[in-house]
Amino acid sequence: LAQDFGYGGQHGPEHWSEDYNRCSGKQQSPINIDLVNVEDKTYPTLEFFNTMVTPKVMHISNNGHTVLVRMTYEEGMEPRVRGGPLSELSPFTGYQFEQFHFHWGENDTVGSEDLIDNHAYPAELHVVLRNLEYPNFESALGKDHGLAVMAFFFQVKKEGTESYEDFTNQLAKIGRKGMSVNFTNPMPLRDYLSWDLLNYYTYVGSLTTPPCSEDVTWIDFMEPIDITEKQLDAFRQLTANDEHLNNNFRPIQPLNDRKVYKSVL
Ligand code: SG7
Ligand code: ZN
Repeated sequence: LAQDFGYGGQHGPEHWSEDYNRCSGKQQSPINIDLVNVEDKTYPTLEFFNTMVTPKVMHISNNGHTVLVRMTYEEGMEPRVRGGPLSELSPFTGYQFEQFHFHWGENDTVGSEDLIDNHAYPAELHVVLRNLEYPNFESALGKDHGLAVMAFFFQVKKEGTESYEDFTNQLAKIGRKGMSVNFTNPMPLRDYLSWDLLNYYTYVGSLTTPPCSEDVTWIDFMEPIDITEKQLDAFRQLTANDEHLNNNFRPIQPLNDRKVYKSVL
């Protein structure tokens, strides 16, 4: 079996392609979004369904790479996204929410995976979506238009975002790899996202970890989410095998033949 991947040394990003050949593909993520080369494009409206539904349980785990969040909903009440750059990729069913997770730095100068004009934000939220034309996550992985990820950047502010106060308070309970907690008082998905969901960049890339599967539609929202230094510090306490999870971001990858689009109304 392939070695578990990491972010430094012998198992770091430069070595991922030895065990996972997709990681040296031509459509990899993350990238630097160079604003002078972004092309304006008018998409159908991006539509959100069930994002205001309160989940029954939020399962938060330290999987050794990130803080991974899964939510349990009443049958059929799972959040879905449709339209925007996804409209032609799944015109009927749209994409369903699978999980969200985070990437962050040891200090505020690094942390995000995609960069904007070579600027890194201190953290980034990834909301992973699966095309409902596939029956489950595994069958959508690496398939045509199988996955989409909505990315949100964090910026440090004196006042954070309310939903992240309760959330980051849970992180002390998952200090080491393999630990998890069932948070029974979660807020709807909408409350963990930024306010403006109209303005975004979009491009076709990959998962940013092994197996680095391609044909992932990335939607990077322009408006950052506010977070306090204290809330970020809760992420920075987390460990795996006595090392901090900090700096769990992959370095930027070549854009090659791809274009990045900016949604315009
Ligand atoms: C994080 O990022 C986890 C992974 C995820 C990976 O390490 O969220 O998910 C699980 C279930 O551990 O990998 C296959 C997959 O979703 C890559 O996701 S990302 O491209 O959005 N960063
Ligand atoms: Zn991610």
